[in-house]
Amino acid sequence: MVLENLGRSIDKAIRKIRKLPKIDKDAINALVQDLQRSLLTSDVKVELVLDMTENIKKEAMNTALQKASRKEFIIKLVHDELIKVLGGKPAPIRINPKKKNVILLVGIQGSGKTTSIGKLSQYYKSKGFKVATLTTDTWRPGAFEQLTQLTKQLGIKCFGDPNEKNPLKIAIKETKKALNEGFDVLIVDTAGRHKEEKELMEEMKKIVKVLKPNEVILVIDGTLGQQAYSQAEEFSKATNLGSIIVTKLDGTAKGGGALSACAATNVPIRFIGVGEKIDDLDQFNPTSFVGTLLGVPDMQGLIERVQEAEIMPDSEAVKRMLKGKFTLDDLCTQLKSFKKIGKFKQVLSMMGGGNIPDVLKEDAEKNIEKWEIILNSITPEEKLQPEIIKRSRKKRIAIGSGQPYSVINKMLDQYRQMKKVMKNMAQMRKKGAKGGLPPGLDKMMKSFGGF
Ligand SMILES: Nc1nc2c(ncn2[C@@H]2O[C@H](COP(=O)(O)OP(=O)(O)OP(=O)(O)O)[C@@H](O)[C@H]2O)c(=O)[nH]1
Ligand SMILES: [Mg+2]
Repeated sequence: MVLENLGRSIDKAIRKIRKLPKIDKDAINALVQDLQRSLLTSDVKVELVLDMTENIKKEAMNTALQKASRKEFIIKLVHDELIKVLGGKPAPIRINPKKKNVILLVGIQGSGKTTSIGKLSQYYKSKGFKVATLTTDTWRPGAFEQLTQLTKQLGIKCFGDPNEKNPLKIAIKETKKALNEGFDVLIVDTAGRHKEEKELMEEMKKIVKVLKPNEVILVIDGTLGQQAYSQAEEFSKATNLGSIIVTKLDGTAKGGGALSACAATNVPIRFIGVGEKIDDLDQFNPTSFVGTLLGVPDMQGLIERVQEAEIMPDSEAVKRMLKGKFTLDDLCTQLKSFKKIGKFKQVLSMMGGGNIPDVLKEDAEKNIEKWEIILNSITPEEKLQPEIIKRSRKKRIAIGSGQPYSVINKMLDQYRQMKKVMKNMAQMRKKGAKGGLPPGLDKMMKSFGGF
């Protein structure tokens, strides 16, 4: 895995928080310290780390956490902050399938331009484009030979002129040739070795001017860590960068620094290099990257669970219900809130998992509107003590609600069954420490502070 150490240490911090019975201020402070240590070891800029962890602390302390599943909420906070640091959304690939596309790779000596061109050409070829490469590098000995060898094994043509010493002439002449031959994606290599960096920049600017590429991609060595920022800044001042490829993330502990530094320049990171081989190129998607880093690949699932937790019925009612006190009034209140959120089934199953028979869940969902009408015709006294609803009261309710006896009976029947389920759950809760609780109940109780 890329950034293995960072991943491992953040994962450790997250596991620690998962294991705690209760999340309090101390737990959050400890998590924040662990995160700071992990990120600083990965060479992320101090200010960035402090900003990020401050945000986590503020949010985690301020939110009405009794309504949410606190642990998952905090993991999601960490996740969101890391994504922010890495530049947010993934960058779409700017290749126009109907046009001739020229992509220019720039970067300093040894950053991995030529290697990345091999990887990129393979990548676009696999997407069905007619790809060719071209080198304008007249500085590196054997540059044309190097790229030709690399792309030959992929069945990709390499343009260039090893006898020409003027990179601009090569750029103009060979690009024309390649596009005339019908290639629709031309990936162009540039020199990294130069006498001076200033000259390198000048040459790059001239090539950009004559080729007018669809996209200029800066290749940056990930082992630079946070120093990547000044390099990316310098290049982005000199030319209009479209994106960045951060290479060598497979072999560095400083990858977090390089990625966050590049993201800070506001130029999107489009790919990352994760090895020397031709397939070692990953499209960069901050969300899935952070998901893997945190050991929570299904972040969408986690987000949904947090949202579910946030729509929990009010805690007082749940506490009462878990003590086995479940009245028709409770049924009424819960039905209303469940209907509003449209997640009746989900909430029911969170309350007891497999304990609630499917048919009961389905009936409740199907009849929820009728039940609400019936409940409007039931007196407060009857709601508190449904046992008193006998024949004559039923008749009054049927007339008042316009519902047949069968629906009223069914509702009362369901109420009794649900009450039984609640009672069972309450008993299990008492035995909880020995016998264990169903996952839904366990989770819900914890989210209310483990009463
Ligand atoms: N481990 C690892 N090595 C890489 C990666 N990308 C490039 N390299 C290695 O980095 C070294 C330099 O790569 P090149 O592609 O030649 O770099 P360049 O930017 O073209 O260099 P110049 O042409 O000299 O400017 C080579 O040994 C590559 O194998 C990567 O993602 N991971
Ligand atoms: Mg090169």
